[in-house]
Amino acid sequence: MASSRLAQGALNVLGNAYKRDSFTNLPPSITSKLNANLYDIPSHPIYLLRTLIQSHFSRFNAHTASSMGFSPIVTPHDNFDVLAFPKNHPGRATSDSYYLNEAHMLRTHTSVHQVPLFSKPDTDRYLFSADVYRRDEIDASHYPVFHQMEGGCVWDLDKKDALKDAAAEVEEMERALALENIIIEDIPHLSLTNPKQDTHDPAHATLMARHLKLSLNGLILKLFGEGAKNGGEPLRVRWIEAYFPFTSPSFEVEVFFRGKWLEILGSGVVQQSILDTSNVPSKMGWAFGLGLERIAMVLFSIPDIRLFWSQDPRFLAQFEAGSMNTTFKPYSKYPSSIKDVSFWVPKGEVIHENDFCDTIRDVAGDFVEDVKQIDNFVHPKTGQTSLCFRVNYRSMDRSLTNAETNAYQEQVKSQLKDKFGVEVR
Ligand code: FA5
Ligand code: MG
Repeated sequence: MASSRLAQGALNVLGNAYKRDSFTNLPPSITSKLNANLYDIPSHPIYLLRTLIQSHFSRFNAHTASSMGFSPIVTPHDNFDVLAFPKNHPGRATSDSYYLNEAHMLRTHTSVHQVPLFSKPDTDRYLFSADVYRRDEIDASHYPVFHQMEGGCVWDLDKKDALKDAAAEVEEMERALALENIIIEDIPHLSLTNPKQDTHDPAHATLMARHLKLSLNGLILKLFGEGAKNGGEPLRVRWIEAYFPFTSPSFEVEVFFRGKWLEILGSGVVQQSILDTSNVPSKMGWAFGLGLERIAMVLFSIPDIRLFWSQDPRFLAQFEAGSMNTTFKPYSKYPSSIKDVSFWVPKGEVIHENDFCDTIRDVAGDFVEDVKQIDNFVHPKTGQTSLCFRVNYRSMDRSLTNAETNAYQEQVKSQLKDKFGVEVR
C-alpha cells in the first residue's frame, strides 16, 4: 500500500484523533474542506438549488448534515454494509474512497444516513443534503468533494388508508403531468432484470415505483422545464434500469438539456432490510439521490466544478439569494500551463491515477484544472512500470507565473518520491 510511507502518528480530524493504518489516505487538501457547509451559504448556487428543490417538495421535511449534526466521518459498516454493498464492491477500495483508517471513512453518498432518517418518528418524507467525498480523476466535472440530496418517502402499511392515499396522489400527479409539455421515455415499473423484492406484493411495488417516477418527473419539470412551459421544445426525460444494492427495483434518470443527455439521479424502492433496521418494518417506500453540482452547473451554466469552491466575488456576486435566473458569465480565462511528469514505480507498488491526483491537489490545490495519464508501460527487462501524467495548471482567478507552476511541479516530484518511492525520469 502506497500510504505506508506516510508519516506515522495519529491523524487529527474534526477534533478527534484517528490511529493511522494501511487504509489511511485522507490528504490535507480534503481535510481542509470538511467544514465548508456550502449548502448553508444563502447566495451560493448549491444553497439556491437545494432550497428550490425543498420548496418544490413542500410535504417533505428538509434537513442538512449541519441541521442534523451528522458528521461526514462514518464507518464502512454504515456507508456500505448496512446498505447491502457486496464485500467486493469497487467503491470500498482505498483507490475510490477516503479512509481515516480501516474503521473510519468519509461518506461517499447521502444514503449512508438513510437509517437514522427513516428511524425518525415524525417523518415519512424527508430531504437530506450533505457534502460527500470520492477519490476521483481531475477535470471540469469531477471534484473529490461534491453535494448530494437524498429524498425518502414511505407509507405505513399498517395504517388503514396508506396505500389508498398513495394511489390518489399517483392519479393526481398523472393528471397534472399529462397537461405539461413533457415527453417521458418510460420503462416497466418491474421486470425480470429489475425485480420487486421477495417480501413485496407486486401491486404495492408497482404503486411505489409509479409514485417515485411521477414525483421525480414533476421535480425535473420544475428544474428544467422553463422553455417547455413557454411553448418551446418539449422537455425530454428518460428512465433507465439501474442497480443499487439498497433498492429494488432501481432506476436512473436522464434529462435532455442543451443537446445532451445528462444523468441526474439514482433511485428505487427501498430494500425492506433497511426499513427493518430503521425499526419501521411495517413501512414501505422509495428513495432517490441526486448530484447538486451536476444540476447547478447545467442550470446556471457554470463551466468548471472548481468554481463552487471559489471565494472570488466575481463568482459569488453573480448569484442572488432567492433567484434561479443567473446565467453565469465567465470572467476571462487565464492562460494554462501544461507540464508532464514521468516516473518509474517501484516493483510491487501500485500507484492509482487517484493517488497521483490527490498528491497534485495537495501541492497545487484548485490551480490544477485537469490531469490525464498519457503513458503506462512495463520495461521488458526490469519489469518496472513507467507512468506519465500530463497536468494542466490554470487558476480561475488570475494568471499563474511560470516560476509558480515550475515550483509546483518540483514539489509534486519530491512528494511522489517521499510517498511512493518513485524514481522520476
Ligand atoms: C448514489 O450515490 C446513490 N446513493 C443514489 C441513490 C440514493 C440510489 C437512494 C437509490 C436510492 P450515484 O453514485 O449514481 O448513486 O450518484 C448519484 C448522483 O450523484 C449521480 O446521478 C450524479 O448526479 C451525482 N454524482 C455522482 N458522482 C459524481 C461526481 N463525481 N461529481 C458530481 N456529481 C456526481
Ligand atoms: Mg450513477
